[in-house]
Amino acid sequence: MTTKGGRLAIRKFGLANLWSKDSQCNFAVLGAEEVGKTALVVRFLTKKFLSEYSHCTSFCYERNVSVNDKILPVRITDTSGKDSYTSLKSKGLLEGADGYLIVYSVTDKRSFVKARELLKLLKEDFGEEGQTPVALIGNKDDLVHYRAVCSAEGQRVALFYPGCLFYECSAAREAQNVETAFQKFLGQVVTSKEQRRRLSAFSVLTPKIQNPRRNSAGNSTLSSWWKKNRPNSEREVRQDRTLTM
Ligand SMILES: Nc1nc2c(ncn2[C@@H]2O[C@H](COP(=O)(O)OP(=O)(O)OP(=O)(O)O)[C@@H](O)[C@H]2O)c(=O)[nH]1
Ligand SMILES: [Mg+2]
Repeated sequence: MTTKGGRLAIRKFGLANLWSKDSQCNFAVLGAEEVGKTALVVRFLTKKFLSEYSHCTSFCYERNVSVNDKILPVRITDTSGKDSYTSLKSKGLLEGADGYLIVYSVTDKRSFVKARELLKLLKEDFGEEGQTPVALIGNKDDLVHYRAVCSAEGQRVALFYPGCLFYECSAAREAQNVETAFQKFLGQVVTSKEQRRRLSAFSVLTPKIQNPRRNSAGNSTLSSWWKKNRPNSEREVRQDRTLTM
């Protein structure tokens, strides 16, 4: 009853958008064609495997998902394997994402090579000190007789990107591993968003303290900041000392 009333109130006063904009976890899924990107996303969101999916263009899903026992709004951009990294960027599909999930098929060596390239490009663009979480997923591990990429190779490539998660799973078989991979990845996305939010709040409060460079007069900006902002009592104490000297 209370929850229903609460939801109604949020809708009525238009607060739902404000809330979701701030806490929404927005991530993109990338990889070569036919590796099972859409199958994995659909499996995670609906727990179903459909076997046939549309390939034409990139698609966005917006859902509320339970992450670490909290319901969070999640936006997943499922990109098309036909698009190159450059064209995904020019379409604005990568900018501003809170994380990137790269998929390859363990049955397709070329898709693994592409995943490695994507990891490298993402690291150059967004991965300084692993600030933006990335996960690497080797899909189709149910097709054991067709395996062309072993787990160790996947693990080794994942090490290339700081903090990159690595999972092998199958969208076709039981969803257990898919659920674990997406949950762990989303957990990282939530943590890194929280850290960035705290950092930006801190830098607003103390704009110069984090970067005490010297100004043109040779004084550190930290000391100028302190001179301007120190409490009155401190100035008074100094004045008193001058008088008694
Ligand atoms: N056996 C098996 N088949 C899978 C798995 N995941 C996807 N497939 C099949 O692989 C084919 C391609 O899957 P999609 O999800 O469309 O692949 P995609 O990466 O989204 O492809 P594009 O959108 O064209 O880039 C489909 O026929 C799926 O049924 C899996 O884990 N195991
Ligand atoms: Mg697809």
